[in-house]
Amino acid sequence: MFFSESRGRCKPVKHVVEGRSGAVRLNYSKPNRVDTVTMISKKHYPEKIMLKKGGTAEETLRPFGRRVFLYIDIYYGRREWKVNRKIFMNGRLVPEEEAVVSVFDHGYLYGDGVFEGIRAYNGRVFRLEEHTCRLFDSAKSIMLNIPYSKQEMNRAIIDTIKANNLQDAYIRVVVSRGTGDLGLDPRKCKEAQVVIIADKITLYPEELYEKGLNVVTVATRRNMADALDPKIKSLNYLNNILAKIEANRAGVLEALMISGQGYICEGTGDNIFIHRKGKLITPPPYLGILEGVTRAVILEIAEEENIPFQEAPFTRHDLYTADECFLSGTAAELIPVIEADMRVIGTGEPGPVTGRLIKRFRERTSSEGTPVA
Ligand code: PXG
Repeated sequence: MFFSESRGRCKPVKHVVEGRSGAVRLNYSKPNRVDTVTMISKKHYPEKIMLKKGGTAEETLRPFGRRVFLYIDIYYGRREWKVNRKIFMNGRLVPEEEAVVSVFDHGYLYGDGVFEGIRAYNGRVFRLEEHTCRLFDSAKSIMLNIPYSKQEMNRAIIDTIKANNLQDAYIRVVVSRGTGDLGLDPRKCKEAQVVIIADKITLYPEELYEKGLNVVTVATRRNMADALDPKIKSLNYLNNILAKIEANRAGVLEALMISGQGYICEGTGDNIFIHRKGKLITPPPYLGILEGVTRAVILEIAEEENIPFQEAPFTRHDLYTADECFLSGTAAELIPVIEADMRVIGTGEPGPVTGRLIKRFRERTSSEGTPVA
């Protein structure tokens, strides 16, 4: 959540985020049902804010974004809650306001660095080893020295989740080349910057996981592996962002990127699967894709469930004429695709194989993983 609990006496706590401060009071009639919301500090929040009542505190406060960071929870016997996000920065857990990076950092100046996106479900980090290994592989490929061992990195990730009292979390690990000067030369950067943020992410609206997503293929080609290998999860995501802009312009939420030879590669932040003529197909890594951790889990499940599968290149035609399609990713999880380039895929509804895989995937995320405690 945005909020971590701090037990104490019921008095408004003043906090400053983005130069503002304020507080709200929530009244509950029963747990997870907010009935009224009162502004305590109106001075800084004169605007009328629409509140979604009747849900949990988090749902109620979500429209405030990060601007409100304190609320007083009446139902639970007058406790104070406040935002107290802790960020891991080079070995220390510091408050968000102190987590700042130099404008001379080559991650900022050149996109020179690597990252990972990881999820924790129910107090367990899903596929932690795989993510850490990919982070170190990405770093090795760009000759970036991460000043920790994999074990230390795992520990740091877990400590960050713990420090933020999160059970379900999205964790972003960012390792940049560090502070240098205005030239490209990475030798000027003496040490890598390691940042870990534990928060939440919602990539697509909830209802699209039931209904399915519309996508388009875009003109922006996926980076060629002989220029910048998409297997490297680098801070240079401009290729993906350009594709995302095209999707936005086309009025859909995700873009499919194509290789120079015309094969479908992947989405901007997710891998793609189709089910066609009784077979689950996903593009092979040599085509130039990120070797997704979620993608690997899907292939494991397919094997276990005796769903015939193949890693093979496929074209837009194969996509249009597929029976089913879905995207996979840590942030996206598994989301059905029901339309591509205005062609309805299969029946236009999420298909049975997709449904089965989603079910099995959720079973795994809720039962597997490295415990945070
Ligand atoms: N392809 C690309 C290009 C990605 O960036 C995936 C596939 C899926 O990989 P995993 O290992 O997560 O199954 C990714 C990962 C975002 C966001 O905000 C997306 C990713 C990572 C972090 C953030 O959209 N995608």
